[in-house]
Amino acid sequence: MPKRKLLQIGNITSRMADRLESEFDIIEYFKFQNKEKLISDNAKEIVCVLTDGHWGVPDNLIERLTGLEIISSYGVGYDAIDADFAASKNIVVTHTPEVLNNEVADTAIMLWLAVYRQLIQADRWARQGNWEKEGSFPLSRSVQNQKVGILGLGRIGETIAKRAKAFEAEIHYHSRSQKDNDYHYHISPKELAKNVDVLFVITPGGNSTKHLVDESVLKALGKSGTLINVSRGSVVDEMALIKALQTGTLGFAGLDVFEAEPIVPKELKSMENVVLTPHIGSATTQTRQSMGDLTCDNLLSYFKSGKVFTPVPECSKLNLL
Ligand code: A2R
Repeated sequence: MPKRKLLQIGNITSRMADRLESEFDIIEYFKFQNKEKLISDNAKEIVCVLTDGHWGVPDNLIERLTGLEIISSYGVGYDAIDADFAASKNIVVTHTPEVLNNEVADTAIMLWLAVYRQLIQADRWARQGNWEKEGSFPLSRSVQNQKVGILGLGRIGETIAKRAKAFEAEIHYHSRSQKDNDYHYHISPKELAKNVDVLFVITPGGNSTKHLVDESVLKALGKSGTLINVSRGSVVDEMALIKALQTGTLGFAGLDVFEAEPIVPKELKSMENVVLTPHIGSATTQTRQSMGDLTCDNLLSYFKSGKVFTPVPECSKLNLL
């Protein structure tokens, strides 16, 4: 029997390729010059798409792949896939929640510490010989006993909160819904920002959260406030953020995500009150391996038993095949 055709959008690891090659005929989308011909020649035979949070799957591809049954995405955020549209066509979308909670939370805490303790400047001070020439590095700010805000108290947000508590933090949050815990709930992102020293942004991306952090939220966070974004660039109004940091309306930022990745605005690159990382939230060998395993498990299980492990909420009912 010929192998099922899998359309691969984006990169996969060799471990993932090893697991999938025996089951699937893997078609690497980006290797084809004539994508139009590739799709028209294989529209009925491609039964699965493997993609990631960055590339997703365009709606017109979902529309044209008439044999498509499952989209398995490598990452928890799936805002680049219209999951409602896929579900309406009986296509299951899966993602990789939970296995990256600790890593993304660690990245968030790393950025917080780097901003407060001026890690980048201190490293430069040591490397460039300023210690010998000018003496001790100037005092920085302590992360102890801060009011910590979490915008999006979901799986990763909760993991950030647990870590922040180890620094004696008082936890505040805003989510769509209030949770049953002893953290302080705020009715809006602006109210949350007004009441904290540091604001961690960890909602999903997409239309419903676009520019949830706008000029008014940044102003409420204030001139000694710090914004840490490890969610999606789209959640923060980047133009407003640049202006707020330039004018001192907002004090500091630690950013792992940007609106037009991989482009990092030049204004941010030149700021001393900002720490920048290139979307490395979950990017360790161990966590990417777990994410890759789950991405493959979903695909292999679907074709073996009709079940998947981690469908996105929009498709959870389709799992009952
Ligand atoms: O469903 P709720 O009430 O727990 O709220 C979710 C919250 N959220 C929002 N909060 C305020 N305004 C919104 N429009 C809004 N939309 C969603 O974000 C929930 O507390 C949180 C998301 O949590 P999870 O679904 O558990 O996602 P997880 O695994 O923590 O990942 C979050 C994002 C991914 O979508 C990637 O973009 C990134 O982290 O790596």
